[in-house]
Amino acid sequence: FKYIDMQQLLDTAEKIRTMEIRGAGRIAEAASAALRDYVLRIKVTNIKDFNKKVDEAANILIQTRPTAVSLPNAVQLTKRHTATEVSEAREEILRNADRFLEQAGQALEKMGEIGAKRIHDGDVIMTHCNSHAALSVITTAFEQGKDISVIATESRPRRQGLITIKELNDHGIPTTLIVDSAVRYCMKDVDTVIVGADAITINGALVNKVGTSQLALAANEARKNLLCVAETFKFSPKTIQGDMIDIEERSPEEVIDSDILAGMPNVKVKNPAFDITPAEYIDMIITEVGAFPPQMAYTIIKEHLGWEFTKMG
Ligand code: RUB
Repeated sequence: FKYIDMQQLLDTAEKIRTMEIRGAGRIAEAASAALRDYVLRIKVTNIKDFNKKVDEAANILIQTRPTAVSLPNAVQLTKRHTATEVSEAREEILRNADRFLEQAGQALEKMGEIGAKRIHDGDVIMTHCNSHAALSVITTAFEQGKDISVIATESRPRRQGLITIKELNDHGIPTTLIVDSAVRYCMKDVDTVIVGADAITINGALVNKVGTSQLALAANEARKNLLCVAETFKFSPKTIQGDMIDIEERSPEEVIDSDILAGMPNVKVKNPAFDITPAEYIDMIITEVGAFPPQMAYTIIKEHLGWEFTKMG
């Protein structure tokens, strides 16, 4: 019964792992809230034991999905404290979580306002997967009265594009659904590609849903802009230390029925959930603190995620 006080946190971790809660921003928010709620239940009175329990819970959350750097960033921003008493530490963590959740909500709005300036009347926007950050820009532009339409990819194998088209439909935005392999064919009709991010590295590369780099290649070939919309907490401090972003490989069952696969012993399935788009394919990264060229990733990490520099090693 070691985990009885942890049940709620374990439930959230499971929802993130199975993608009931998904999208880099939502994962980060859910993890921060889960840690906050868990901290309220920790019974120990010794600060060492308290910190140990917080670290244990933090690790469970972080290990659910490997790619979205928003997850360890949110957990780190939530759990850090300087207190020597349990009650103070608890208070600090609660404040951290509430601040993070409030700022995440505000960031979405702010990115919408900043990004919408890059969208013009008559624009056709292509988007990939389901990014709340990208959708914030698109819906803000539409609500400003801009006459826009969207081409949304299906995003195999999990088909998050179906969530995107529902959200766009609910806003009344004219939308066309395409399969992922139609991206290059349809690019001629597009003005701007807008995608979200799971991680942005120190060299300004974008890690996002697999297929994003194909959109970027096709956009580059057709000389169309690609905007990435990402909160500052999606930048990866660890990449300064030389770390690579781990690209999540998911189950073959997401791609093909396991019985069918079992009948073909010479076939294996590769199912990477994300891919990497180099900085030179990205025109601008829209964050809540401004629109930056990807080459400014270092400045953003340094100014907004400075905590990582104090715990190097
Ligand atoms: C979702 C995905 C999204 C980013 C950004 O992948 O790649 O583009 O996470 O999303 P998955 P948001 O469905 O595998 O989680 O802007 O909502 O944070």
